Amino acid sequence: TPPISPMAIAFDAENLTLSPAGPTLTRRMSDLEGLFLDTDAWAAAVHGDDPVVYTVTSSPVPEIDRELPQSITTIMPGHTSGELWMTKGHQHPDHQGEIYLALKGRGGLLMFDGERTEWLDMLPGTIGYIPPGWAHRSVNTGDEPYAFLAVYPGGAGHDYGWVLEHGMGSRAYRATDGVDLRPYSAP
Ligand code: M6P
Ligand code: ZN
Repeated sequence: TPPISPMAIAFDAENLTLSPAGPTLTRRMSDLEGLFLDTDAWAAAVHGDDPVVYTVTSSPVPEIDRELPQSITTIMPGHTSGELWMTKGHQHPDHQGEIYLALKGRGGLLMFDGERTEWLDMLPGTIGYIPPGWAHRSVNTGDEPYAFLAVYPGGAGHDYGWVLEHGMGSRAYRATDGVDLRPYSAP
């Protein structure tokens, strides 16, 4: 890979796109196996239209050590048996920190360090700080797409197995006035 030069990246706030852009990832319900509490409801959605739950659009900055990549994640509004649609969530193997900036819609940032759980309400303009060692998951708590910018160390990596093994401390359910956080239980 040739070294990346200093560059401006155009952010389109209306369409939530980056230009120039790097890879885009689409996560459907079938990609979220083992995460929602109600496994039957999850399977029914997969065998139905297997909806897109979220997309991740990256800038061209590569995920390699010493680089500082960015991405925009857009989570669709929805729930599976009341459990709000969310990202898979992950831990960074070497426990690097990360920064999120909420851009659009309403959401939450759920963090878990293996013992303690933290929830941050994320409204446009909120910067959510993920300290070293805290696994992180984003949740859409509203009725329109929730989008945020992430900035993270290029060598951070994504340990999804950690979340499958340890959970995230809490589960976020839809409520009339936002979110109902319930203690984590395994599916
Ligand atoms: C943010 C960043 C990315 C991450 C994405 C989706 O954009 O934290 O590194 O990939 O959210 O989250 P996940 O990888 O847990 O599906
Ligand atoms: Zn991360």
